[in-house]
Amino acid sequence: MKKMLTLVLSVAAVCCMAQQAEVRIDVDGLKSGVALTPVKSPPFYVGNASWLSDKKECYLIVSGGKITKDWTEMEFSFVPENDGTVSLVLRGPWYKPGTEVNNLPVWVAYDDLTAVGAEIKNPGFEEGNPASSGFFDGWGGDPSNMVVGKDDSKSGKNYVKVWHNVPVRQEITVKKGQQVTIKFSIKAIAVE
Ligand SMILES: [Ca+2]
Repeated sequence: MKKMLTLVLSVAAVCCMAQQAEVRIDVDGLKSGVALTPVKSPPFYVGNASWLSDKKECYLIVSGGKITKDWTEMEFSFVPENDGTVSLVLRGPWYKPGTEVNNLPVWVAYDDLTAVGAEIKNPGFEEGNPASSGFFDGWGGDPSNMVVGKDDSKSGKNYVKVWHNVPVRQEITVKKGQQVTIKFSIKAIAVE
């Protein structure tokens, strides 16, 4: 019994040292100079980039949420204050514990995005032929982000997996004063 309790406690300790998988999505209007006003979107924190010295109102971060190994549908909103294009950047959480020099990977998967007030191309990662074009149509990213031909997709056979430093992105067009709501499915995944 004592041995079992010790085992349980040590498993619990390992479990709680790991970073909880979370949503982290950035909306980047720095290049186009589109200012982005956060809209309260619980359970997320939605806010401008306080660490930037210049144009922080043109960069929005969305973080938090309880992510599990099952697909969960979530959404957040913002209001663009100018016409233009902004980059939607799908990441995982920032995780740099203790004395680590570099940010560590916490992988999460996204599938089935939709937008109200803007358009997302290839929202389920099912269009085109990534084997010949190099990546999912309409999106930019690293080959390590691609999950192709998998039955555990939220929709179809494909989705993306990302972590903070290896994101997937798409340019979307926004209109002044037209609120944008981004909906998506996300799950935590264990990756090397
Ligand atoms: Ca899909």
